[in-house]
Order: sequence, then structure tokens, then C-alpha cells
Amino acid sequence: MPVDYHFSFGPWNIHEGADPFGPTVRPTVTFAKKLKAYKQLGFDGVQFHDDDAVPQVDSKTAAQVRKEAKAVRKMLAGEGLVAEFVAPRLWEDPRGIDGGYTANDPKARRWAIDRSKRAADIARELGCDLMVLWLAREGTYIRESKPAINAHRWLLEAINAILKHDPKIRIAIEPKPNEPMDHAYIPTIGHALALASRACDPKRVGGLIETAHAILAGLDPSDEMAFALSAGKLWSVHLNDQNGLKFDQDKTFGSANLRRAFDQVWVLEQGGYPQTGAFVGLDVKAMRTQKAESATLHLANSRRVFLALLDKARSFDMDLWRQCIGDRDYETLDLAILEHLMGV
Ligand code: 3MF
Ligand code: MG
Repeated sequence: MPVDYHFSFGPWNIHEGADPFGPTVRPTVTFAKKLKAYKQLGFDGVQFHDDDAVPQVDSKTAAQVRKEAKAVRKMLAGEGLVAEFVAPRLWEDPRGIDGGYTANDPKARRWAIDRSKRAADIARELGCDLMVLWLAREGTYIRESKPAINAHRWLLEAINAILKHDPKIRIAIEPKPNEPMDHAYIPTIGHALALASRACDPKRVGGLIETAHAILAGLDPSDEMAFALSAGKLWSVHLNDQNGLKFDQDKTFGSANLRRAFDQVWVLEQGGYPQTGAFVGLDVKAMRTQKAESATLHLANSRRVFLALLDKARSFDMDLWRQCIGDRDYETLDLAILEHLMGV
């Protein structure tokens, strides 16, 4: 079976296990050590927050930022890795407490745009042309707290400012309906692509779809992917899993609902995703109970589940599929899929 998919994850996916109710349970793994793990786990691409590549990015001169990013590119090359994208991490800085691009304070909005331009500079030095915008705090705890109509216009202004700053950069919006906010302004890929179509250079704005985020929006992740694929706008994915409407779980791909995972692999296959050159990103978290020495299994296992489901997608009897479609006999198709997945 040809394995033509390339896999990526972010350094945050190897983590110390803190959650909102308890402290860290595993020692910090250095960035250099994390990079060493990539190839061993079967991954080629590294996803970055701006400050994963250049710590304290705000306090450094533009020249210093570029120099440090260059050094990181060398480290990547030394490990045979490439950078997939850079995401400005606006949600941890005190200036981003009320959101970045949609903060009520104009000074905060300016900071968010300036920092995003720096993230674009980092991407360029790392040799990638993709920026991901996870719009974490671009939303509200109570609706009356922000002027929502203006907020949508501010989002567009920020996107345009980034596009104008770097004529090569492409922006992939990662929608999520809630968490950390009660309501996010860009909850689905439909919202993201509507915004993209109004940008000053629409062909440079697309999307990244995360499984868990689609489920939290009450939607099917494979349908969200299909929508983006139909427009040539699926530029990355964050595959993981989510057990219903609760906190964002980032479970191992396929762990909660194997058939829903199969459908995502199936749609990526049908949409020619690997031919676009985009990575299959896995935004998964290890269980807090996991011991340090086996706290990367969630990454290897997610990739393994993906490849096993790819095998299932590629080996499904398409003559039977055509026959069921022709006969409008979806009961037979349903059972055939279930039996194929169960291996009976
Ligand atoms: C959100 C993301 C990341 C987060 C990461 C760590 C690009 O789903 O994908 O942003 O920062 O998950 O919390
Ligand atoms: Mg994600």
C-alpha cells in the first residue's frame, strides 16, 4: 500500500499533563529532545506557535527574531524535518486577555496584528508559507461585552494586514465554537471561508479543520472537511477525537468513534488530500495518567489508527458501493461498512 500521507504535530502535543484541576505530572521535555522524537514516531512535519520557535518573541528585535528562527530551521534540517506552519499564540499574553484582533482596547488589537506579522516573519525564516489562526479568545463570555459586528470587521482587517505584510503567506483559520470563550466568533469552517472570501487576497486564506472542534460545534468532521475540500481550502487538519459535548479532549484519533474517524480518512482520500501536499496533523493529548516514558504513544497510536483506516478505505469493495448507490440500498451499504471495519 503506498503511504503518500505525511504526518505532523506540534511540540505542545508532548506535554507535562497539567489540567485545570491539577498540576503537571511529567517532567518537561526539551524542544531539542522533542525534535528527536518526531522521526522515531513516524512524523516529518513540525507545527509551531511563534514562541515555540522564538521564545519571548515580543521582547526581541525583528532582527533577533529572524536570527533565532533561522537557527531553528537548521535544527529542523539536522533532524530531517520541515516546518508546516506557524501560529501566533495570542491567547497566553496579558495583552490578549480580552482577545487579540477583537479586543475592545485598540492598543491590544494593534499588538495582536504586530505580533502576527512577526509570526509571518518566523514562518518565512523557517521555510514555510502557512500561518494558522486558532482564534482562541476572539469571542465573548457574555455577548454584550463586545460589539460583535465590529469584531467581525476587525478580524477581516487583521487578516488583510497579515496578507499585506507578507505577499507569500497563506492563512489557515482553525475554527472552534467555544473554549476558552463561551462563544467564539468563527465557530465553523463555513464562517472561516465566508471571511476568507472577503479578504483582500481570498486565494491566500483557507482552513484547518480539527476533529474535536467540529464535534463541539455539533457537526460531522468529515462533512466539514468535505466543505473545505470542495473549495480547495483544506490546508491542514488536526485529527483527534472527542467524546460528545464536553471540554476539548484531544483524544487519540479514532478512540471515541472509529466510524467517524473512518469517514474522515475516506473523505481525505476522495478529496485527493495527500496530492495537495498538505500534512495530516494530529492535535492529540496524552492521558494525564500516562508515565513519562510512554507519553508519546498517543501520537504513534493516532498515526497507526490513521494508516489502518486508510487501508480500510482503500480496500473497501467499490463495486458493492456502486451497486448499493445504484439500488438506493443504504442498509446494505451500512452493514458492509460496519463489517469491513470489524473485519468480519
Ligand atoms: C488549538 C490548536 C493550537 C493550540 C494547541 C495547544 C494552533 O486546537 O491547534 O493552536 O495552541 O492545541 O493548546
Ligand atoms: Mg488544534
